Amino acid sequence: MIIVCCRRPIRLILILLLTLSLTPPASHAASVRLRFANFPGAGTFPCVSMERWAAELDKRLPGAAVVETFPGGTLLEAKNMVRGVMQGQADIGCISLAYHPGAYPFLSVFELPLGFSSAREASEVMYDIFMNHEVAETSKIKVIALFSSAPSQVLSSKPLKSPDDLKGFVVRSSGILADIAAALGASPVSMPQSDTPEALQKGLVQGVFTSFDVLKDYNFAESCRYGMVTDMPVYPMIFFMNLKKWKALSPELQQAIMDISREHSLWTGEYVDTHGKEATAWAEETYGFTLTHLSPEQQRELRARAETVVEEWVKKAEAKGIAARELLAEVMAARAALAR
Ligand code: 3IO
Repeated sequence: MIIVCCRRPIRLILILLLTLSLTPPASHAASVRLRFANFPGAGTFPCVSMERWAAELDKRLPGAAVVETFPGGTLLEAKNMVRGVMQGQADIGCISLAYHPGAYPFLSVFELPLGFSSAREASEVMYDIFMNHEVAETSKIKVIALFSSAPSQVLSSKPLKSPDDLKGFVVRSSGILADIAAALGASPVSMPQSDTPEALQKGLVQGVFTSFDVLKDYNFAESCRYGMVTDMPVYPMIFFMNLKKWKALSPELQQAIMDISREHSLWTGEYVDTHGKEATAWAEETYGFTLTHLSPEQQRELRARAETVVEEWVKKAEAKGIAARELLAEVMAARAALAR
């Protein structure tokens, strides 16, 4: 458009008007579209958390972002999640760190048997320790939430009465939890949670090493009528964003995302703790699901066997430049401070 005008002030005003008409004012800025990919099914706790995150963000800064959620691997699956987000196929993703052995040497400390009694506790310690460190392994992504599943139990298609019954038991697990399953005498098969329903159905595995929520959310109780309370480690998880997309967000939106980050992480831990109890009760009523509780002595024995993975982790983490023993001590101290 050519603006022909002889008097300067009018020309300036016209240019100003034109500029304003092309640039929407900040308060009515066009919403940013954020595509959020998740690997497990819509009813599972990481997806309940994803929906709640979107709702919380909209409460904090109404209309600033339109979050489109893609549960159940419809946009990205467990194994291509990180690459997919980094390449921009999704803006936000969710991973379970255990599916990427060796890729997260710092955060994998939370896969160890450190005595976390709940997802709430593990999530709080994980969140605060992560935020207090420069973590090299996440330098190419923007971490926006950190939480975990509840302590891991054995869900089984055959009765398990004692720790001896775990010998040769073919169990789905992942990452360090798979090493722990092996240390307990079982035969672990590593795969994402999202591949487990099919593996159970085909009889490729006899059970699952995970938290109780999936009894209901994946209907695992239908094939797994038995459980053993092992109180083994949690699976740590993160929500993360494409770094370029993050940097392009308005300061207000970045602020809002980080304002809800910690509260939402802890909420997710608390949700999966509570939901695991509901799911267990539901499985008992619906399928006659029965739990084996171990004696204190049996529990001690399992814990002792599981702890053999810690030294292995220290060696691997140190080889990747992590001050592993210091980190371990920091996590233990933070856990103890919370439990007090
Ligand atoms: C988990 C992962 C995806 C959906 C529901 C879930 N409940 C517990 C977990 C942790 C787990 O087993 C895993 O593989 O991350």
